[in-house]
Amino acid sequence: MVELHCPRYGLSSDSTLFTRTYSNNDLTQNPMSSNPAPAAAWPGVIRRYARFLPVTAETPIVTLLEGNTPLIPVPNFVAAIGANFDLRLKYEAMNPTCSFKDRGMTMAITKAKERGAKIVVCASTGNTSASAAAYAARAGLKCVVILPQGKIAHGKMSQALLYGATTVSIEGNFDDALNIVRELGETGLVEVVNSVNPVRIEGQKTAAFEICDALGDAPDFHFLPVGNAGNITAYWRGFREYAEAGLSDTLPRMMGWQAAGAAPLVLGYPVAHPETVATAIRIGNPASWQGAMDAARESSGSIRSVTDEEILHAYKLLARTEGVMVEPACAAPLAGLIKAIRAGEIPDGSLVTATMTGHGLKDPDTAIRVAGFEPILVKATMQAVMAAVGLA
Ligand code: AN7
Repeated sequence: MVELHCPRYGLSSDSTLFTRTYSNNDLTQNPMSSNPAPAAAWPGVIRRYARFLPVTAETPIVTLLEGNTPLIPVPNFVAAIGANFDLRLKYEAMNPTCSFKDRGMTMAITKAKERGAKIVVCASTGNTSASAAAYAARAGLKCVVILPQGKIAHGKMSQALLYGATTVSIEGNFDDALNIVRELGETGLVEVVNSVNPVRIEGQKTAAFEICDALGDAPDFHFLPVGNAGNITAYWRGFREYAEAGLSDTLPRMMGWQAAGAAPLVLGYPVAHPETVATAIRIGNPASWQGAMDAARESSGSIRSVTDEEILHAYKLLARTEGVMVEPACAAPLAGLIKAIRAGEIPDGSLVTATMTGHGLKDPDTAIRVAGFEPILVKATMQAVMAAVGLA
């Protein structure tokens, strides 16, 4: 691996320097007591973590300045579930296309461009297609996305269409779409940017680096949703590589959560007809099956499932107690956390992180349905509004 030289950020070999520059701790400085120098502008995950990624000084980096997402403490949520530990949410909704997929996609599109590809293609439950479409537009590449008909949240569909991807709906599910994409890849006519492309995993592992940078070490437990299983594979690789590089001391237990109707890794065999309200993880035959099982085993963690009812309960509870809106898939690990607490698995005082993989606005239909009420329609007078809201 060759160090990437970037004049403004220098060689990335001194990671402690970057840790200081971008740490969330900067936010705790009192702005009134001094006039802090502006932090260096964030350069995107490839330049920030170049020493851990398969890039050279000549690599034509395609970035929308993804990464550097907040790690949000959620004490109200923890109190509401009757627990007593420190929970921080890695809020990946703050990426350019509002999901964690941008970390892998900056790598995949960069490498596609480096190899001279003209057309990129992916299967998707929505977020991968949004991200591929955006980065391909940025890079000037043609993008083809293949989606399971009727099972893509509206926000995600709007992204693929507006970014200009050639968008194909199939009469089948994500697994069918991925099989078609694998075959397309074998023709040599297109570059596959699903996580079967190993550089996707490389990019996504940077989220684990950021968590260690923000906390000064790895957490005790890391919770995340599992669908095609690329992300749990990527996080585990990231945590291990950071420890091997001496930039963190400990490793977290990896706690992956699937939806009960789409839980092949829990059952031990593929699910032919996966179903869940969390359409992002409606996947029956994950590509990174082995990586996910290795992550759980090597970290003394687990991969388990939660029901749609448990998912939607946690989804609403997070929004109502913290003002944090995520898409339903993100609530799978939160529902899993509630389960783990009830089973006495999380000692008091633990430091727990959980990845909130995508923005709640991706799926406004589910948000409105779960909210449980509609706007109150009244005449356009102050009296009518007061009566309606209980002030009269
Ligand atoms: C919000 O976009 O598979 O286990 O095609 O969108 O790494 O697959 C999305 C997956 C979790 C699962 N949360 O991550 C796709 C796709 C959200 C997601 C996952 C996805 P992986």
